Amino acid sequence: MGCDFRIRKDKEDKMDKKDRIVFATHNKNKLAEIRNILKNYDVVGLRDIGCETDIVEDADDLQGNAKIKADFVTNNYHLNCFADDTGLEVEALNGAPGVYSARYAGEGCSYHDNVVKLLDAMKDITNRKARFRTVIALNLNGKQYFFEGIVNGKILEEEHGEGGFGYDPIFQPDGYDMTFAEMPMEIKNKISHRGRAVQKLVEFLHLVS
Ligand code: ITT
Repeated sequence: MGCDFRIRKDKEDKMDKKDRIVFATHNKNKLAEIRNILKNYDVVGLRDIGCETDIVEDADDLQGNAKIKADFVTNNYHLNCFADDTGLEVEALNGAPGVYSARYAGEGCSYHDNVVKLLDAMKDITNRKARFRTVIALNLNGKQYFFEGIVNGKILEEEHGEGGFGYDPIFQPDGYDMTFAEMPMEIKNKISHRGRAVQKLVEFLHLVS
C-alpha cells in the first residue's frame, strides 16, 4: 500500500512538473505571448538562463536568424531551445522591411520610429497589402526543425490601438476591422504569424513527447 502510494505520488509529481524549454528572446512582449500559448510548458527566456548576450542576427533571411539564436543557446548552454524571427513584408515595397523589421528606421530605433518610417514610405501607395511571417527554429535533443506562420492583412494610414507592440497599431489582419493593437492578446495569438507558427511547434512537441 505504501508502495502504491509512492508510485501514485511520483506520477502526480511528474504530471505537475512542466517540461522546461528555452525561448531564445530578450523581448518581454514575445515571451508573454508565447507563455500564454504554451501553457503546458515551463517557457524560460534568455535572461532566465543568465544569458545577457545580444545575439547578432546577421543572416539575410528569417530562417537564418532563427537558427542563429537557437544554435547560440544550444551550443553555449546545452539546452533544448526554440527561437523565432519575424518580419513584416509589404507587397508594394517588395517585401520590405522584412528581415530588417526591427531596425527599419536605423540601429537603436524605437517601435514608433519604425511605424513612422513605414507610414511615410507608404504615403502615396494605394496597395496596402502586407503580411507578417514568423519562422521558428527548434533544437530538440540534437535535431533541428523549422516551422512557419503567416498572417495576411493591410497597413492602415494611421495608428489605431494601444496594445501589442512593434507594427501592431498599423497592421489590420484580413477578416477583422481592428488592428492587432486593438485586439485582446488571446485573439491576436490565435490568428497571428507567431501564434500559427507556435501552433505547429506545439503539435510537433505533442507528437514527439
Ligand atoms: P528577439 O530577436 O530578441 O527575439 P525582436 O524584438 O528582434 O526580439 P523579432 O526579431 O522577432 O523580434 O521581430 C523583428 C521586429 O518585427 C520586431 O522588433 C517588431 O518591430 C516586429 N514584430 C515582430 N513580431 C511582431 C508582432 O507580433 N507584432 C508587431 N510587430 C512585430
